[in-house]
Amino acid sequence: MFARHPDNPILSRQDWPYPVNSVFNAAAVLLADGDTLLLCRVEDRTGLSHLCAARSANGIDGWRIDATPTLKANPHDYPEELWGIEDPRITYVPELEQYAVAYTSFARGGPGVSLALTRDFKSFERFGVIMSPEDKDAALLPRRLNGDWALIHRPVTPTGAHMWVSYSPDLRHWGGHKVMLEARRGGWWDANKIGLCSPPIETPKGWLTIYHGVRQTAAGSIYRLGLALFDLEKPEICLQRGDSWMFGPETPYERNGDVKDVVFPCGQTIAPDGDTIRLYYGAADSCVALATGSIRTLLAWLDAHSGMQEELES
Ligand code: M1P
Repeated sequence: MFARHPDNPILSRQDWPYPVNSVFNAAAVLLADGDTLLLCRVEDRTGLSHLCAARSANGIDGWRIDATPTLKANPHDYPEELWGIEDPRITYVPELEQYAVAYTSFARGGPGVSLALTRDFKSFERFGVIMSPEDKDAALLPRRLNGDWALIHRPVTPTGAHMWVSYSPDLRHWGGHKVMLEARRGGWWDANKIGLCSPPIETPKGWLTIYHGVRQTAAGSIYRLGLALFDLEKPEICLQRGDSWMFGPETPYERNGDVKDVVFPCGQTIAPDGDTIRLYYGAADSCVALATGSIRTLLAWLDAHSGMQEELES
């Protein structure tokens, strides 16, 4: 389903212009000038994270990395960022002519979702925390649905760690919260805990969405990727969900690192052919890797692999 790039990992701490512990879980966007921009989660040697931009003409190598952190936690004005900011997802919003960056802000209360807008990845308009703890794995959809903005996120509630969608007229006041996709139970690969990966891709059939599922084992957690399709105007309606995972940790850089057995994409770019996906993912919470896939192939895989097991269980 996804072919790993032979030069993986494409970015790691050795590439950074200042001392850091790890570089992973990068958001991705194709800029108007054709460059690929990755907004990487960078964990420094205090253990806390910030975000740093890397730009490349081909999206593979020749990265030009900001000399200092691009977006740093600002706990003085935003106390929810006391322990850093993590795991960004970027959405270009044509109506605003700006990029929306949804990221995890981390403090004593736990992780929450914060939002910022930017035109150039140099200056940012911060909206502060928009989903209170415990919540993370968020991305804004690129257009309003029935007049409202829609945010996908992953709160932890007494019912579990499921994916939700919430709506807002102004990006500041959120409501209409609805469950989009529940973690499965029992022995499933995505039992108990799931979360959005990269921002959903709009296709004529629906929002094509990659999510991670976390399998708890005696040896620790395994983070793998699954696929689902949601209704274009009501994303709380799941149209299809793959039965099995379609990408998981296999290579040494995915299996070994600060947190072993993790693949964690926060962004992708779509090539001018409208089909080729370049998926950028954090590997083992240590580096950034790249894998290439096809929207057509993912949709065909969902047609062939969705819902059969769920029917047996119902
Ligand atoms: O260590 C794996 C991942 O764990 C967390 O993700 P989640 O809460 O969705 O399971 C995050 O800390 C993420 O950054 C990390 O890659």
